[in-house]
Amino acid sequence: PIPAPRTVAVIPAPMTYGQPFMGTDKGPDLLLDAGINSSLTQLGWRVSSEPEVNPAIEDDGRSTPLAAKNSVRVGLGCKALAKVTHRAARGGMFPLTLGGDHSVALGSLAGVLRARPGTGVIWVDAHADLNTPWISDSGNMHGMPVGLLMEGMVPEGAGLLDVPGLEWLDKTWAGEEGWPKYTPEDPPPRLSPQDIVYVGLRDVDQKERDAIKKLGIRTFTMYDIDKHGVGAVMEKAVRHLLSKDLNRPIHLSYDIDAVDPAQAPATGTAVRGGLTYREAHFIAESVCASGQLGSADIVELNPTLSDQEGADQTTELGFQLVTSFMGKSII
Ligand code: 4U7
Ligand code: MN
Ligand code: MN
Ligand code: MN
Repeated sequence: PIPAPRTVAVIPAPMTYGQPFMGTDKGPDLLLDAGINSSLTQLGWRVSSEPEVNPAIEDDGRSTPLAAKNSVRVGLGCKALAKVTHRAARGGMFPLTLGGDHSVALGSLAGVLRARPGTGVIWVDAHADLNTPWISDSGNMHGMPVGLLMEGMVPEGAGLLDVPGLEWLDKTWAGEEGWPKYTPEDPPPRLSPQDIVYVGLRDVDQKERDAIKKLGIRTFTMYDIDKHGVGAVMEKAVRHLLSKDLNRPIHLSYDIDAVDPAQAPATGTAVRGGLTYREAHFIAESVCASGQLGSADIVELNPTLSDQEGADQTTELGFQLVTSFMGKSII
């Protein structure tokens, strides 16, 4: 969808407050030091290298009885990120967010959805990230980016205004520089259940499973990949999104924990039985081949959670996945 010469906005988002471990803030620098920008240039992209988005946001002391740990830090960090992806997407660029834990996708996707409301989402993850402060058992907000944007997930009578730090996503938001108030023509960014497909799921909480069934969200779990093969799965996943509109942009949110811990040990919520190295790449390659990819995140790399060899291996994998979905071809 982006006409040549295509420009990618590379956005470092070193967030850690969406989960309990330090170290996910190292992700952006590891990927940048591995040479992401020059690889993108070699692939034919013009690179707009953006400054880091809020490495250290102050907590303002507000607390909530809801299950939403560090909601101010996560929420305000995501607002800052949403402004950047919104501006980049509006300017016809490809916003590429380097996480950071997966809570950053709340910001990156909110900005993209506001700029490009018809966007379809491919969520590659061991987890559904469909929790909300009303249903989460852990309170960790890296498990909530989909849930907080999904129609039908915030309970009747409640609102995002009730979550400190997330006021900017509530319909009553008053507006500020870079993130104006909402109008009927420019409504709050939200996802409809048919606008997302999951690939790689294997660890989904009971309340998330109930919501997936109730809302009718399309899932391709590890069972489906084993049964039909990743080729058939990706064909169906892309077709599901593009059947509504062949020209809609696609946002890819790639959680490195979708990949098997043997290939990606340096991550916080590793689950056995994940994607092989080639399956992980095939997913990236086939999303690229759809021709509709307009924005993406790579998240959940945490070098402090494995030995040095595992950290290097996971960084290299994340780096290769980015080059694959950004257009590297084998021949
Ligand atoms: B990730 C979990 F309970 N569902 O909500 C939760 F299993 O971004 C995990 O996909 C969330 O890594 C994982 O805490 C979030 C848990
Ligand atoms: Mn995730
Ligand atoms: Mn995950
Ligand atoms: Mn994780």
